[in-house]
Amino acid sequence: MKRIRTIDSHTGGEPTRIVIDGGPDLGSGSLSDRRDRFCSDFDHLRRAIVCEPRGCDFLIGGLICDATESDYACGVIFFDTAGLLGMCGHGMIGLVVTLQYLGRIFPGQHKVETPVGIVNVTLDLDNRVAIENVTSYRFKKDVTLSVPDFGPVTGDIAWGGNWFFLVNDPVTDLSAANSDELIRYTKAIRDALDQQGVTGAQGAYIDHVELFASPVDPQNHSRNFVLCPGGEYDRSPCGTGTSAKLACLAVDGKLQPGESYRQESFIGSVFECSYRLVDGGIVPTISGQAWISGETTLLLDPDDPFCDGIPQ
Ligand code: PYC
Repeated sequence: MKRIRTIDSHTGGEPTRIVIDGGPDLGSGSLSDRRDRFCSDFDHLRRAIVCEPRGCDFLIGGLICDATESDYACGVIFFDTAGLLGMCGHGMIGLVVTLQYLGRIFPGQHKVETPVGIVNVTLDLDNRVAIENVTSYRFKKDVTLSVPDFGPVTGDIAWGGNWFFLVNDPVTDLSAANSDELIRYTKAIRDALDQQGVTGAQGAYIDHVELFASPVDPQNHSRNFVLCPGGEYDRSPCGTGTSAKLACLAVDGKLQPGESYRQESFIGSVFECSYRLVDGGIVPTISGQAWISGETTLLLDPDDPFCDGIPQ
């Protein structure tokens, strides 16, 4: 029986499962090399940790790794039920609160290494974490797709640590009652991107689709709905998706450096954000709270027919 120890948390309602012991040994090298090794040699463990029956489509996993520099708090590789992620904003906030719970870090500033760059994080006393995400930028503006069953849809393509298609037209009903239809709509957009060969830089597959509407709480600037690779929507406002949004607002002159922007999620949780300009884009700061929700030993019984997760 293989045992994998994990700590679960949620950030604004979106869960993160951090593997603290028993995960794959990915050896040394850059985090992106180790991510490739995770994908090629240990995909069964990814599925065992986050897919049903132990997980679900909106669960994000994170594997703590040794960092390449001794003064970094750690490295992390995020993953979900569909594959490996570049970065994960809500997951990073969950990781930092998990490291605090384990007594590995204390309030203050820390660095965490990811396969797509170093993320500076600041942990406060009240489970609040501000992350300075990787450089984010808009790649293409006003791309129009023909989406079967829905007609033409226009949006921007932007990088916030993952690739996003951000739909321009506001959606009138971003409410829970409409979630099945919103999933159908955003999946149709993602399929259309793929079928029409619309990609991020260097042909990268765009695996996240983001919709916007007016906020329910007038203190906030916008409400979003983010389709994640696993086919579920992000319960948090999506840290990488909000970074992509800030990059678009910045280049359109709609948000100034240092100005505050409050992104509300589909369930009403909020990230407080701002950005600073750098060469090639912006560095977003995303701040939110996470809460520890479980401490588990996953048991992987080789005789269990669904030991490695239910195939998708
Ligand atoms: O917060 O960046 C994020 C994220 C990505 C996928 C789910 N959440």
